[in-house]
Amino acid sequence: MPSDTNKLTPRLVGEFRSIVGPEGCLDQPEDLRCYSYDLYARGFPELVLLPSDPDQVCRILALADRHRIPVTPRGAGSSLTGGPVPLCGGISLSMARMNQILEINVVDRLGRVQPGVVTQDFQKAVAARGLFYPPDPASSPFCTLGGNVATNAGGPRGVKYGVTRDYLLGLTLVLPGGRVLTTGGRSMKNVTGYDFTHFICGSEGQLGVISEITFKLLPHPECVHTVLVLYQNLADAVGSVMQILGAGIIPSTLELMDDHFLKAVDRIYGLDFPAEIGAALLIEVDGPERTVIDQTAAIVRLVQANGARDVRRAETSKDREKLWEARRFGTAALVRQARFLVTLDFSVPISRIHEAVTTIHSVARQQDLEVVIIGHAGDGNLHPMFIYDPTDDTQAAAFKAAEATLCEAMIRISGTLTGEHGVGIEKAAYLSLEKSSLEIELSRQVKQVFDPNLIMNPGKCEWAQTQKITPAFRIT
Ligand code: LAC
Ligand code: ZN
Repeated sequence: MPSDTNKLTPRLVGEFRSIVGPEGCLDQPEDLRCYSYDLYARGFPELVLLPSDPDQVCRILALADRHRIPVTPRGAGSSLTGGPVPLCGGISLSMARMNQILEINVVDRLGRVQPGVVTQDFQKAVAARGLFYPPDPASSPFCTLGGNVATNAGGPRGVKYGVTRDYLLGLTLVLPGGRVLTTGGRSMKNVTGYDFTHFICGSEGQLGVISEITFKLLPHPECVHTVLVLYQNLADAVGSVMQILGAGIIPSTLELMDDHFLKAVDRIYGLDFPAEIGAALLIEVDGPERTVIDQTAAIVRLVQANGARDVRRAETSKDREKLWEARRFGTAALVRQARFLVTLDFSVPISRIHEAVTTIHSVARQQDLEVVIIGHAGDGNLHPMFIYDPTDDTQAAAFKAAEATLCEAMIRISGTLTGEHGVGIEKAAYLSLEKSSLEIELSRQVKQVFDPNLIMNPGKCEWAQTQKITPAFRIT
């Protein structure tokens, strides 16, 4: 935490207001509350600024840097790790009003956007031009592309298409002090100098504010088929994941859901799953029609030989949506039935998924905690969701113990702490389990080069581990 942080005096608030205009400056308690949380933690800003153009961002960062005012950039606040939650007061810098799609170019196969564009709006706009933006975080109907770049967001299509970073051609980053760094460009290939574009992706608002993004796009797939496979037990479902990938088939989506998840969504949305169902795989195959037909048939043969109890197939978009219902609505169904839910996102090698799932269950049992597991199993990214009451000290301590044990266990099996949600506050205490002291020291030095006064998203990654974090769902 920067020790020489200055106060946001009324005079200074007036200067910030004159940059963004009254409609872009919020300071009432009810406004501050709306910008005080994500899905993990809560922490109040002193001022919310909503710039409407890049020049305003530059002027805000120049003024904030001069007066050492903390700045926490914010997309839609759908993060799961506390990344956009201000921990040192100061400014919550919402990019929501910078939401223009600036260009879609079919020949160059690129899209240029402002950071506040909602991911699904971009997907639809490029699809209307016959193009495809594959990254598809579960929050795509409301999350924003700036947040996706800041966290290097993933999602169900990672197995075939990778993550946000894989679609970046160029970025504009406003640095503290107001200087503008433009990286990359419009060319598909570019090896001139250091690759700042991909380095900035995933930097979680620590280095500056992303004010423009150029994405590389693909041609839209000709055909998509979806299969929902129900199993009596989780081990069979995990076995099928390995068999499908082992057969050389790369589906565009290969999602795992456990029985707790399926039952929670069934209870609220009535999806009519048989009572004895223990797990499901949601599989999607895309590409040229002939290939999709052949690969879907091969997948159905494999799962049927591997304990599948029920195989439901869909080829039209309406039927496909039906098969996606459990996956799409499950987390909301769980949240409605829980006081608090923490979604972790370890990623492990495919061959270790079974071991990872078994470890998660046994650690939860040891700590007497309720856990639900879903995951983008096709790329080894697992989401254990722990349900507990953070106001109950015993349960809170049990969760902390489970989290610490799992972080160590997942790294031991060559996994990583976070596959797509980022470090934020949640993973800060565990960084040194995965990163060498040299890498942490170099990261610190790089941070200082971009942000010498340490105003950008302070409190994350370093001291958060010793602070008492206020959970998002707890009403304070
Ligand atoms: C999902 C979020 C938790 O995959 O990453 O639903
Ligand atoms: Zn996910």
